[in-house]
Amino acid sequence: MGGALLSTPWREMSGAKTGDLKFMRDYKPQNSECQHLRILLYGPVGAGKSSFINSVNSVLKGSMTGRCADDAIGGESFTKTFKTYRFPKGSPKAFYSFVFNDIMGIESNADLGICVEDIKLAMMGHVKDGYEFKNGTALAKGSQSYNASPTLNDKVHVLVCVIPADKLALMADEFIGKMREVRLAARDLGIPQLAIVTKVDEACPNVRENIKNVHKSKSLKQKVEEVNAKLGLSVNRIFLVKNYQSDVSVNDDVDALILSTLRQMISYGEDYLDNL
Ligand SMILES: Nc1nc2c(ncn2[C@@H]2O[C@H](COP(=O)(O)OP(=O)(O)O)[C@@H](O)[C@H]2O)c(=O)[nH]1
Ligand SMILES: [Mg+2]
Repeated sequence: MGGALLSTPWREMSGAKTGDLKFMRDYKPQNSECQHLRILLYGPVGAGKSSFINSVNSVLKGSMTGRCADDAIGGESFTKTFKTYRFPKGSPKAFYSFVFNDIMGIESNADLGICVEDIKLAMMGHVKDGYEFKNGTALAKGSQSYNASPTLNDKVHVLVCVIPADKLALMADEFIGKMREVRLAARDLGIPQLAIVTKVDEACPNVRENIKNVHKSKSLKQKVEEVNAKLGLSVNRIFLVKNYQSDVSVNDDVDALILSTLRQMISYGEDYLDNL
């Protein structure tokens, strides 16, 4: 096992969980046209998009009590409905000022995935909540679910590519090509882009044993470099994450990783909104 871990982590975590939580609670977009920051997660089925949304919910709620299937807000793996996920703050009608959408596009099998055009439309705010994506057919302009005049609230402010660490090597070129197409569209719209590499526990036994090893794991560092090479996204925009799934209780280190990643998403999105 010697050599599988670096002696010092390649990325330092602030570890200031209470500070991050306060930041989330207080956060409001500076841009007065905008009530909430919209984060779009995209990636293959089973990548952990819903789990990430549920993990954020769990961390914000501060406990896993009562966390079960019906408490999950992130939906099922094969959901193709466009839905906005909000996080309740505890008091009636109070929500955090960031929201998520997830899209299960980008299957290398063209029959399975949502077409790239739909992802572009979603980024531009043209897709109404509740729309069910159709295989291979983009949302038509005249359709009921087409929002012809999106406001800043409807538009996406950060694009996050979700990649499972254990499946990275299996990602086909076709898949990478589709991702690149989405990335180019986001770039043209000026939308900042990040990536999260999920299932770090599945990919590295040292991390499964102790999540504190996440930034010491040589194999995970390599995964980040691989994502960097494949997607052309700089390393400081790629984040390692372990989602909550069957875990019975929250763990401070898992929380810290999720919170710091979420904070990065908000910071990049806020930068974008600020500079419009
Ligand atoms: N071990 C582990 N399993 C995960 C992680 N994230 C998601 N999963 C599991 O992977 C499966 C697919 O996750 P899901 O969130 O539904 O993927 P989605 O299709 O992208 O929404 C579920 O069984 C999750 O419990 C993770 O970080 N670690
Ligand atoms: Mg899902």
